[in-house]
Amino acid sequence: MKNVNKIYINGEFVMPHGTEIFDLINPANNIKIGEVILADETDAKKAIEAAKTAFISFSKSTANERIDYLTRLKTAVEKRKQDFIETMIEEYGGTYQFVTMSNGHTGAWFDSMIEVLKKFEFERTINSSTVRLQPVGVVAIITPWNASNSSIASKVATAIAAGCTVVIKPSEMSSLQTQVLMEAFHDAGLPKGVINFVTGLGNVVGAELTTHPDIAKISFTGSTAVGKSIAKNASETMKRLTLELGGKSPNIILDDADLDQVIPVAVYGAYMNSGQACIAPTRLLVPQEKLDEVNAIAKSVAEKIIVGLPQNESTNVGPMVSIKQFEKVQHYIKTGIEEGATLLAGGLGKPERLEAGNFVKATVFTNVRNDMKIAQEEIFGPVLSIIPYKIEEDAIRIANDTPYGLAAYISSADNERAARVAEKIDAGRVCINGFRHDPMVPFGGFKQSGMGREYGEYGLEPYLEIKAILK
Ligand code: TXE
Repeated sequence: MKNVNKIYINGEFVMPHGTEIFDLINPANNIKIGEVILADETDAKKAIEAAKTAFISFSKSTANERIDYLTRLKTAVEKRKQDFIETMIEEYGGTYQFVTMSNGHTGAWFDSMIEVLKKFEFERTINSSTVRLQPVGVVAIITPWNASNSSIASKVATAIAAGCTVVIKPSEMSSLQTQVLMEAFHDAGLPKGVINFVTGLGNVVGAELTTHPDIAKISFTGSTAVGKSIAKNASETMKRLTLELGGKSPNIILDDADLDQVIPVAVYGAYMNSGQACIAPTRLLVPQEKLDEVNAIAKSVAEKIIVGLPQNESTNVGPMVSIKQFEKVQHYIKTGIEEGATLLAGGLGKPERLEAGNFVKATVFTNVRNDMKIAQEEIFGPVLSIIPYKIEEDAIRIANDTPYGLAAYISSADNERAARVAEKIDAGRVCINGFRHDPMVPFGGFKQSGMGREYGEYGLEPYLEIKAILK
């Protein structure tokens, strides 16, 4: 059994005051792998107190000192890469392919903030006045289970670069992997109280963090519903907010694109992290006259997708994180069928020989209308919707016609044409001809996909308060 029975406060791993137990279940077979002792409000308060005390001196650290801390964090995290991979596969069913790739980026979060710090001006002059950018205070970091360690590493790197101290609350479903991350952070030897970690539930520890007056800022990644409730709580004491929420990202295939090349990429992309990714391109917008050709390619690609045990290197799609998530995805597949979309691949039920786990078949719907639920709502599973459009303007209208605006993708033989379309898309990130990742380039959503930006210089600024001194 792999138990998480300590929280991390003021530089020490300690027993929590909370006593409630949460079972960790391997989603590939639904067998219990360990237990988490859930922290409670008392623990959250202690962690906030430690972070508040540490802030007094840490907020005065120099950029060079913080570069040193970031370097140490990076080294410590990279040493534990293999442990992250193993726990992520076991705890949330992340596929070997995905977790190897996502852990490959973890060190880059620290490197990117080091680069930002080398150039960032914390003090500027306007006319004869001084403008100072100073750390905002104690930051609450609240994260989901689907990219837990990467998300925490990126937020911690930014907070440290700013001179803020943090209290981290991961999803209860990713307590094990976060514990390994905290061990790495501990090994980096930062001053006591700068980084604190509490396990726990959203409505207990999360609620305490989002209402406590000593939390100055919340950096949250998770569902839009919870993001809205956090924003309400945070408004009571005007906490600063960075919210990375849901998505229903369009993938526009323009009529000059090479279908044999772009459709397989589109299908694999929709199934990234077994479909449990906020930036997954889940709506594939294709020219009406190319629909039959696209359907044929998408069907044959989806039927070759390997749904299987997450530890196998060849597996493309692993289990859903929980039975609840499995049922949610099944509900959407049923809804798609009832709404009249054409099921091209996959469908209801589990693949053969995988009945013990939370496995969903690699599913593709075609002839989807954008007003259907499967096109409007975030399913968070391996379900792709193919939506035909008549002309380019229609594609743009359909792409923008959801409450979300996190990411978008455009494929075309003509980069300039794709860039012209990109200008009309309401999304925080538009990728042209492929999937791209750059930790220096801002990330975040338009509309209900969130508030504020993460990564690089744009990500650092929301962790800073601006003070003008007029002389
Ligand atoms: O997310 P939640 P869950 C979507 C996805 C998924 C659904 C539910 O569709 O099926 O959300 O997933 C904490 N105050 N996404 O339940 O609830 C919670 O403990 C403060 C999309 O995992 O949003 C966890 O640490 N905190 C998304 C974190 O919030 C609260 C990623 C996220 O949990 C809280 C995750 C509260 N009242 C889920 N309630 C994406 N697009 O990336 C919960 N939390």
